[in-house]
Amino acid sequence: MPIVAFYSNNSNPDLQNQWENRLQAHYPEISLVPLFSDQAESAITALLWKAPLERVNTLKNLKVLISLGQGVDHILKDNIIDNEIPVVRIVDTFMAKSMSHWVAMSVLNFIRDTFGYYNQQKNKTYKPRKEINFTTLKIAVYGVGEIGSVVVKDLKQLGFKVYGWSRTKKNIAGIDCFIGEDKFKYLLKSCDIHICLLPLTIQTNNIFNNSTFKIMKHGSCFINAGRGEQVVEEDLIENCQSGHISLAILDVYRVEPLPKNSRLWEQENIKIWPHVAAETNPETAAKQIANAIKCIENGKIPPNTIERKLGY
Ligand code: NDP
Ligand code: OXD
Repeated sequence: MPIVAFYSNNSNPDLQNQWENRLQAHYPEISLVPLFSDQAESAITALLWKAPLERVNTLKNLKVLISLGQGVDHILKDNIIDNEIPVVRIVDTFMAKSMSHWVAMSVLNFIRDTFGYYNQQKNKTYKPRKEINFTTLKIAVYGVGEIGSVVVKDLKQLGFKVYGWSRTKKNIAGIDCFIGEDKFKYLLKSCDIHICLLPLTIQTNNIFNNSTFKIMKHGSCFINAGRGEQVVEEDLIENCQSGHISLAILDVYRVEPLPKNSRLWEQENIKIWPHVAAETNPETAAKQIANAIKCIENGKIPPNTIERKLGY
């Protein structure tokens, strides 16, 4: 019977049961046990979201670690986990579409000035506000992977001029895709809306800071659903307060849940979402997790095993 050590920092007390039920639909013998239980000692698989890694390291029978999300930074963090253990991530088209919807909504809220109209309603003001011409608007998407590649195509479908930036060159019809530091700066300088969908690595840590914000056009919109650590939050606040960034829409933060005393909460032109842009869906993701466990049992490398040296 495959025993899976389970941990999620999600507050839903029924989450382990939900996952177990979903996984059993694809692999009836699977049993999920809490990471901190004695039974976890015999687990060969761990299914994790933001788990205490010191505990994971004590489980000597583990043959694979599976992220309960598309990002794996929570597992690779601080190099605590043994380098030899394969790390598998979820890659789910449901999540990519869900993110695409959130990004499209955020972009549309910016160009149609949704928050300006909400404020007018407070004073019963009935008047049109300045509209941005979408035909001349340029949108940069940083990170054109499993999620970003869906986002760029959907934004193009909505009629926007979209640019992509990634580590290796992409070829996506109708999207100008770039790589490298110079092109990163070019996009910062020439685009009006900047969307971060990058994974957190040594290279992307703090990538949005005062110097990169300063390169952006005055009045730019900044959207982050990658990871909080990619943004120097104090620098973002400064640039939002000066109006250099006219609107920031955030889903992820350096510390989550976002602490009550964070100054981000107080900024009129910073909109806060609680890391929900693309939530993991047990219904759509269970099959691939069950398959990954079967692969490990059969001595095969599961699909979506990450390359440790890349860090994502
Ligand atoms: P992928 O690994 O499929 O894509 C990552 C993209 O970023 C790739 O295009 C990759 O380039 C690019 N990239 C990585 N490092 C660099 C770098 N140094 N310079 C330039 N480009 C780089 O990841 P996903 O699309 O599945 O997910 C991306 C991230 O989104 C996750 O890691 C997670 O942090 C976040 N996420 C957030 C969610 C939310 O609800 N807020 C939900 C799900 C994910 P290349 O293609 O060349 O490898
Ligand atoms: C993920 C996330 O990485 O939800 O899947 O952030």
